[in-house]
Amino acid sequence: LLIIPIIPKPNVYSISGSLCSPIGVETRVDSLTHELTTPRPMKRKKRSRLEKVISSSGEQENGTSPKVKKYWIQRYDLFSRYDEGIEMDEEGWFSVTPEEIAIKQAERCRGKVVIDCFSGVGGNTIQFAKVCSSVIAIDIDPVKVELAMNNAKVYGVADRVDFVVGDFIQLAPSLKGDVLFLSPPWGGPMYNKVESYTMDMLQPRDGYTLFQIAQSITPNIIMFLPRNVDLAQLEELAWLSSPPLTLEIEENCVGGKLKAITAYFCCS
Ligand code: MGP
Ligand code: SAH
Repeated sequence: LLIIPIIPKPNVYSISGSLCSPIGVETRVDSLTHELTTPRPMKRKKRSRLEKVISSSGEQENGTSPKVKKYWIQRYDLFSRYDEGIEMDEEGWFSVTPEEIAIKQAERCRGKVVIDCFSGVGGNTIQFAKVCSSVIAIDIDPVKVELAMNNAKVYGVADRVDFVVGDFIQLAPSLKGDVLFLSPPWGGPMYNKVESYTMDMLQPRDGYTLFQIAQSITPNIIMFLPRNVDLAQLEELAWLSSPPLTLEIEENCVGGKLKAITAYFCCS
């Protein structure tokens, strides 16, 4: 792991090596060997009520509607067990954290109690469930929670997760955990049309408010953010905290392409 301090305050901000190197890709293949070599048999089943909701949201059954086609092509990067019964909706397609990134993020939380505050279709939740002592997965959309539960079952980890349908902002005062993971909506796939993505563009609240709410629970905060995010604003979040927090930025690549960045904040 390469740690290069890039602002004068010691231990406040560092940038770590990315997954872009061939070594990172090799590691992923090794760690997934077991899953890849022990596939579950595929079952054809009757369309559930949930699947009908998903179809009506724009996704065709073969996953090739124009809006999601680009993500469907990447389906095995998103879920290596995609063919074993993974279910998605349109927002799920463009928001889910690719599996090799989620594995790396989860490894940083090994043994901890993690709250996945915007759990979506479960890309992160599933990987947290594999290595963390417990996982609370929250999403405001009941369809997402049903999809995440289904997907966690595909990975055999559903019983290791407490799924909650709710608004993270409202639930925050009652939450307790070691690490808070924030992968909020970025405003849709058009997030990269601006040169610099600023904290006020995050949803359902601006990034400063989300961070403040998170800090009232724990200083150990992980944010999954657009690759064009304004890094100076992240620095500000770290050193304006009282006491100042350390910040490590990880560039997240899949197949050599930068997908997003992860900001790890914690106590110095
Ligand atoms: P992308 O830029 O839409 O895809 O999202 P891609 O394939 O890099 O497109 P290209 O045209 O730039 O080549 C990249 C990754 O960012 C996705 O796989 C998701 O993991 C993540 N992501 C994208 N969006 C729009 C969101 C979002 O709203 N919220 C969260 N949490 N993650 C997102
Ligand atoms: N990390 C997830 C993707 C998260 S996408 C994965 O890998 O699958 C962001 C999610 O935030 C969406 O599913 C959306 O429904 C949810 N969301 C939006 N506002 C919310 C709120 N106030 N509280 C909880 N979840 C919310």
